[in-house]
Amino acid sequence: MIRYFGKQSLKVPTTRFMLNSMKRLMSTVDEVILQTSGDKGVITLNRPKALNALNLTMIRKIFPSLKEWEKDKSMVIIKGAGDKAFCAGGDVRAVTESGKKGGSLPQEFFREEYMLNNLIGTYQVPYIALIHGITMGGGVGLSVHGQYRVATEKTLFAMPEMAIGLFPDVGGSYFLPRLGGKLGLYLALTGHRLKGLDVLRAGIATHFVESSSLQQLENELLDSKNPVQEVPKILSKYTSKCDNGQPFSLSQHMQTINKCFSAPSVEEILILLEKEGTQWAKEILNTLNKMSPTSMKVALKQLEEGSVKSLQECLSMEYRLTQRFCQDHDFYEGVRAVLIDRDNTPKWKPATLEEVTTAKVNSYFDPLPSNELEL
Ligand code: QUE
Repeated sequence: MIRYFGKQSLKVPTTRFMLNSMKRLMSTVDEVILQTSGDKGVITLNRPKALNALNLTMIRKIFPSLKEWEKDKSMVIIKGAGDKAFCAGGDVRAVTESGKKGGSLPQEFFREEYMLNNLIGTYQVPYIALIHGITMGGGVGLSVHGQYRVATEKTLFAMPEMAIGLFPDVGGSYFLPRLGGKLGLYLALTGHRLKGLDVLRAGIATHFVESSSLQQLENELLDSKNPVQEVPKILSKYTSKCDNGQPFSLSQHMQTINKCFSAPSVEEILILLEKEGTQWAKEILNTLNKMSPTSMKVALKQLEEGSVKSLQECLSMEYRLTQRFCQDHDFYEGVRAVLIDRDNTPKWKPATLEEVTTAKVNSYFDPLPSNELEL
C-alpha cells in the first residue's frame, strides 16, 4: 500500500495524522504525566477539567512510579496541570456509584489511596508538592505527608468531608491533631478553607512562593546537584522573598477555637460556641449545623485516637472507617447533594447529634471482618 502511493506523497502526511491522533488520544488517556529530568522525577496530575481530582487509574500510575523513583531518583516533584487546582479531592463520585451497585471500588480506591499516602509519608528522597490552587481532601493526602509542601497565593486548602457525610481521611487523623492547639479539629469539623500564606502559617505548607515564580523555582530545583542539601535552601530563599509577614488570619480566634473545640463531645462544642454569643461563633454554629452528625462524631473520636497513633496506624483506622461509611447512608447522600444533584440539601440519617449513639460511633472503629489495611 505504501509503495503504491509512493513514499513522499502518503507516508509523511499519514505519520503526521497518526501523531496528531495519538496526541489527542493521549490527552484523554494521560490523567497523570510522568516525566524525568536527569535523575529527578516530575508527576503532573492532569485532569484540569475535574480540578485534577484523584481517581484509581491515577493512583495506579503514581504508586509504582514513585516506588521505582525512590530507588534511582534524587528528588520528586508533584504538581497539578492548569492554574486552578493541585488536586480537588478523591473521585468520591465514582466510589459511591460503585458502592451503590455493590462494586469493589470502595475497597480498592481507599486501600490504594492510603497506601500511596503512606509511601509519600515514608519517602526516602526529597518529595516536593507544589500545592498551587485548590488542594482539598485527596489532594491533601498527596502533599501533606511529604517532606516539602510549597503553597502559593492561590493555594486553597480544606478538609471538606463533613459536607459529604464522610470523615477527614487521607491521614487526617495524623496531621490534623498535630497542628497548633485545636486548629486541626476546627478545620475538620467546619471544612474552613485556608488561603495562600495562611496555609503556611497553619503548618500545612512548609514553604511559600508567589505563583509568578513557580516555574523559576521548579527549574532551580531540577537543576540542583545535591537535592538533600540544596532543596531546603532553595525553598527557604523563595519563601523569604515572598513572605510579606502577614499574620495568620485565624490568630484572633485561636483562643476561642482552642477553648470551644477542647470540649469532650460535639454537643458540648456546640454549647460552648453558643455561650460565646459572637457573630463569629454564630457563623461557625450555622456551618456545623449543616454537617453530617455521624461524620462530626466520628471525626472527633478519629482525631483523638489519631493524636497518639503513627501515620500507618491512622491510615489503617481510617480504612476501617471508609468501609463503614460505604455501608451506611450519609456518604451516599452527601455526594448526591454536593456533587451529583448539587442541591446542597443533604438529608442526613440520623438527622440529629442525639440520635448518633456512642455505640454506633464506636462500631465504626471496630476491626474489619477481613481485608484490613496493613502497612
Ligand atoms: C466535599 C468533599 C469533596 C468535594 C466537595 C465537598 C471531595 C471531592 C470533590 C471533588 C471535586 C472536584 C471533582 C471531583 C470531586 O469535591 O472529597 O471529582 O472533579 O473529591 O464539598 O469532600
